[in-house]
Amino acid sequence: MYLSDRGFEVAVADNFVRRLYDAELGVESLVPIATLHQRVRTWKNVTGREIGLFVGDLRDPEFVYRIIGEFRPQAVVHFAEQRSAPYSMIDRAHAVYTQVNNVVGTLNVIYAIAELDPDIHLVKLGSMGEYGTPNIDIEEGFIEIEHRGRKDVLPFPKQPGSFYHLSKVHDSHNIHFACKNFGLRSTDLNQGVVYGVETEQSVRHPDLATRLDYDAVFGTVLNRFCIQAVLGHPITVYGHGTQIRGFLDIRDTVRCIELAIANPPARGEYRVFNQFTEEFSINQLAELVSRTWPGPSTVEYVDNPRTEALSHYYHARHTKLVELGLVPHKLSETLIQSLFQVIERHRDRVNWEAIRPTVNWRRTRNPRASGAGFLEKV
Ligand code: USQ
Repeated sequence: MYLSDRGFEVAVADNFVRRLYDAELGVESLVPIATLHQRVRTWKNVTGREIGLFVGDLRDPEFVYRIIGEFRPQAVVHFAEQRSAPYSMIDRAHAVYTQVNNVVGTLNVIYAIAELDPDIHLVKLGSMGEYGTPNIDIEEGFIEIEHRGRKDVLPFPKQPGSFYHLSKVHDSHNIHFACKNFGLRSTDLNQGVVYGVETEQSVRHPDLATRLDYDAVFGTVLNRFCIQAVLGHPITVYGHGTQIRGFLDIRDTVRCIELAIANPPARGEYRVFNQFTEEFSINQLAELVSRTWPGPSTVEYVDNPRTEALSHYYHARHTKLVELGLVPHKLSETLIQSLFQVIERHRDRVNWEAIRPTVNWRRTRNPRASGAGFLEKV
């Protein structure tokens, strides 16, 4: 919607599997969302602009070749991945599903671009979590290393913390190689944790709303904390809350994609942008939410279900998007208050059982899962 609003001719491809994960986990987006067909119709009614619609699965190469062959895009914005770390850690089937879906889908996109039009710019959603939490500053994709008297600029070491984040590392390597090998051009957007739900476009009609996840599998931390505060549920800080991550407002996500498209890399170039605007510890977020919520709120320190560093150094560079013109929306009490308002409108839709974390990284089988192999067959 954002790109369409900015004058780009846009088509969207979807296999609706995100809705299937909800059915599997027994949850729904807190904000009701219309079908994609309805959204596209409403967008046309509201703005007069068409968005093309392709229904299919990126794991199906014929589908991928068809979209790119028929639509002939200038850029492919590839967000079509299973994006939850806890989902990938439920059990073997979910780890396999996540990596096959993400890595095979991306390989099909790479090949379709290489064969049909290698000039197309692949804008790929990566993750800040690919880097993990090293005890040195994180660079934007590459680091200059001096080793035994020789120097080189090498990919920044990757130490991700889930099979989901690992799938993004595998994608990064595959895309980097494809740029060198086939002369493709690509931008890997290593995005931090997103918060917020409304954009300038999504508020124009209720049918245009995007999803807001509160559950422990798909909900991201700040959105979850806001929802927990409104419901009167304890704010679930994992571990000591001293983990630090990079965050960004949903409105900056869409702007960053536009900036990447407007400034494409040269043929053969693989570049990485660290796409976040501010760093916070989990405790800072819990405090901000508690302070902003006008009613009572409690913070509960939950045994950390994940394998992640508790206290650690964290400082990541993120200058490239700012150099291209990003003016970040900083996290503020006003944004939190507007999120509270959206949540209060839909608070009755919450399934309370889905709020507490049930997926433990150290177990090889976890509850909230479908029958083993369900997704591999989908
Ligand atoms: N956390 C809590 N309490 C909660 C939920 C999370 O303390 O109730 C903590 C986690 O332990 C973790 C941090 O918050 O340290 C972030 O967790 P998250 O679930 O908000 O985000 P994450 O699993 O890292 O994944 C999300 C998106 C993913 C994206 C990633 C960016 O789901 O698609 O790649 O953010 S990043 O974290 O920079 O890798």
